[in-house]
Amino acid sequence: MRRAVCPGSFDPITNGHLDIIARASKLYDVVHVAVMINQSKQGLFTVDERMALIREVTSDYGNVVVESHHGLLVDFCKERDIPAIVKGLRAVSDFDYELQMAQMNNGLSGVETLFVPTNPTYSFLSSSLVKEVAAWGGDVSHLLPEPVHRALVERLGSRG
Ligand code: COD
Repeated sequence: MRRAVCPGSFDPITNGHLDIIARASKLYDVVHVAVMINQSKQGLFTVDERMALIREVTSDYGNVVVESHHGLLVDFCKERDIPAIVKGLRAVSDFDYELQMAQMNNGLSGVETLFVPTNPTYSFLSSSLVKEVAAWGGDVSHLLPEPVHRALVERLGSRG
């Protein structure tokens, strides 16, 4: 059984994330989507809300498992016998930090990181940019899966 993990904050999941998960799900038998918990960072959505949204928008794939983890990604991989991390690369600016993390993770546990080039349609896309634009009333509906867009509009609306 070939397993891989797509890790992230996913606050919230965007079409850029979803594209990488969809492509990974064609390459591996099981893809674990790991919502990594960062207690020093206050998210717009709770970890449970993020997981529920990811489950909803990946429900058609059939081989995607959504989980959360507090701690090192390599420990998540070790506990589940996952040998590969799949990451999307948007631009050269992503590369430096992603390379450092890939080398650190490999040095810690031997886990490999595979980089998938982003779909050019989403090369500028990040959760934080989407939240900023939406908070100012900009239209981000084409950048998010529909249930995620709905949840984002509701959450920002309820904050006033
Ligand atoms: N197109 C393609 N891919 C994308 C796009 C896009 N538009 N946007 C994001 N991605 C991909 C990238 O691969 C990105 O790494 C991943 O999705 C997740 O993105 P985010 O923004 O949700 O999450 P980040 O960048 O905050 O995630 C960082 C991690 C949580 C993965 C990292 O900090 C981590 O592994 N933390 C766990 C603790 C740990 O092990 N630390 C040591 C690391 S060496």
